[in-house]
Amino acid sequence: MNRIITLDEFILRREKDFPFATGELTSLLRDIGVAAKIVNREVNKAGLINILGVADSENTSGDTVQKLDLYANEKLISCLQNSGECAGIASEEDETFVPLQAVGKKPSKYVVVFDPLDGSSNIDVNVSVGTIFGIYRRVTDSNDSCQLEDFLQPGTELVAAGYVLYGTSTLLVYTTGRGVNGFTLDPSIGEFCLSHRDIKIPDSGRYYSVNQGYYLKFDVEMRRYIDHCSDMNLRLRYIGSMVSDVHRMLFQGGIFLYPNTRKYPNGKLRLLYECNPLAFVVEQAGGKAITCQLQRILDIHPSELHQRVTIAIGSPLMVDEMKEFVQRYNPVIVGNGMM
Ligand code: AHM
Ligand code: MG
Repeated sequence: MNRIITLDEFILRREKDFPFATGELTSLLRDIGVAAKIVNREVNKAGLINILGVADSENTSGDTVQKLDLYANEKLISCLQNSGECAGIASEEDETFVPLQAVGKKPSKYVVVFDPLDGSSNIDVNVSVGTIFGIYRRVTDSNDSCQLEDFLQPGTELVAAGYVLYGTSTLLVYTTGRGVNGFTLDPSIGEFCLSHRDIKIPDSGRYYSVNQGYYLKFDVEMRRYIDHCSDMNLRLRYIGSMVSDVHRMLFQGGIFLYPNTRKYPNGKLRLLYECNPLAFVVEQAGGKAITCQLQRILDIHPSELHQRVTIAIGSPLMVDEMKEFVQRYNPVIVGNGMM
């Protein structure tokens, strides 16, 4: 039998690879692992207790908030607060960032961004949801409380990012910029155990993932590309939970798209909480992530916390092919030099 490597052990081993590591990042990743276990417990018993259903509020992006979103948000914040290794958080569920400081500790040099429960409209029907997170090194003085600039950094500055998928099993996948590794939660021992080492996305795949119900609202180049996917007999898969759809692409190859529509002229998904962390993971696994206007996701300099972007993410050859359709059918984008 192979020896089990737990998430904690793996993170500690990796820390030793960085000669000047202070252990702060290690602790942060462990805190996120602990929060993930707590959220997992609640997601699993969501059908049993009265936390299902829609809370009486909307998030700052105008979407309806489910009760479990709020629970996951609170748990992540309290886990990160308790250890004192995080100077502040910005969450999809909060209007603005929240500075954190543990009693008796000086502020940390890291901040964390997250979508506590992505795909939450799926909870009531028992379909997979996930947590997405990203960690940045602060750009402001770490003796003071964190500032907005600490969060408004391009994805190229991410120190670590990942997601937790609460699916048929619970998986935590993360990268610190040296490959991508996946850990499956073994409920019998309550530990995330290394199950997917050095994940590589297939160069191409048989799946495409897009809300095809919006087909007529997409720009012509997207419609032509989607027609092409259909002509090629690719299989359409769309869970409505980005983290789950991207997870499929990561393992089986394919492309996930969320283009601009009339309702969401800049795309629906959030740059900080969803697109950047997943783009970092996918790029680290050998994939690509660009906007439907052909800008690399990780290069975008955010101007606000809840900024939305369009996205095409997945297998490198498929993202390149989508790019060719944009170049062919939208000369304006090509003329603007967005490539
Ligand atoms: P959420 O963070 O409020 O759950 O919204 C994001 C989700 C993504 O997970 C998913 O890909 C998308 O919204 C689905 O949107 P749509 O229903 O417009 O296809
Ligand atoms: Mg989300």
